Amino acid sequence: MKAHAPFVDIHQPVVDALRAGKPIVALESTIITHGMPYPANAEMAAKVERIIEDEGATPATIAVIDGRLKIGLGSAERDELARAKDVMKLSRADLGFAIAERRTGGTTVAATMIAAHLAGISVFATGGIGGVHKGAEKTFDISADLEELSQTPVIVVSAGAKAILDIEKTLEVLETKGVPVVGYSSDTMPAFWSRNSPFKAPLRLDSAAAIAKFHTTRRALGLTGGMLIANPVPEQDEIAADIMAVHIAAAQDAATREGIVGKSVTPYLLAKILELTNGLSLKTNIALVENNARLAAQIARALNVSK
Ligand code: PSU
Ligand code: MN
Repeated sequence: MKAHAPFVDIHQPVVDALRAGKPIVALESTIITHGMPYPANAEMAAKVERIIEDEGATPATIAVIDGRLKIGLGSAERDELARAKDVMKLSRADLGFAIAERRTGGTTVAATMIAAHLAGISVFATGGIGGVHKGAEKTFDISADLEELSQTPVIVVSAGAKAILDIEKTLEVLETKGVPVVGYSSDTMPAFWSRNSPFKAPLRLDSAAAIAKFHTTRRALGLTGGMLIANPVPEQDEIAADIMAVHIAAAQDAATREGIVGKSVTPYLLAKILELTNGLSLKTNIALVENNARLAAQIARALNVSK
């Protein structure tokens, strides 16, 4: 632990892995509390942990439960969180609030990065990061995930930015903030549910070992901040970008019509798209998280070798 933090509970398998210097992969929990419906969320959360274990790393799902910052959850706690209603969605701005006020919440990419770094974990798997929303020139809706990537030295493995976002503007902001974006075995930036977007991945690497080496080199240079690994969804699970574009536009219209703003935008759009695709988007979302968990575990192992 980097900081003296009396409100942190580290799950025993994570304590053991930290002590032994074994590879660990952090997992977020907003995807559980706000990103997917029950019981698919609970099944996804359990499966992703199993994948990480099968790859020889220890999973650490991060959340705030009754004001305790949990680094790693037991299966009962994880299940309870998956069923919980009216829990907070926690980012950098409100992580401390939830702890101080003894609340419960899912941690977003930003808050999970903060917690992972606090515990000494440097690899984290998610679905897709938050980014610049379409129409951000009017709404100013830009996810705190981008700022966090520029500050906190954690490798975030994702299927890019969620395609409900403006991917081009998201890439611009990441470049401005000095965040490396690496296409994993891909020249193009993925679009979450689809393998490709019209945009080039700024960098490309083809192995977990190369990603680990890039990370340690940045640290040696004294560069702060994390990096984003953009890992396209497996081909058999993708939904074609032109099909998704229609659903995304319809969901966006509905959100505008219903006056959805702020933190509710992302959960609303994901739920709407699930409805519009008759559940297909959820299947793809689960597949891409699993794919990211596998790569994250391989990177965590490679980092251990290169230490
Ligand atoms: N990836 C998913 N589903 C999700 C999210 C990511 O597959 O629900 C969450 C992440 O926690 C991310 C958040 O940090 O959505 C972004 O929310 P916002 O756009 O409000 O910053
Ligand atoms: Mn937002």
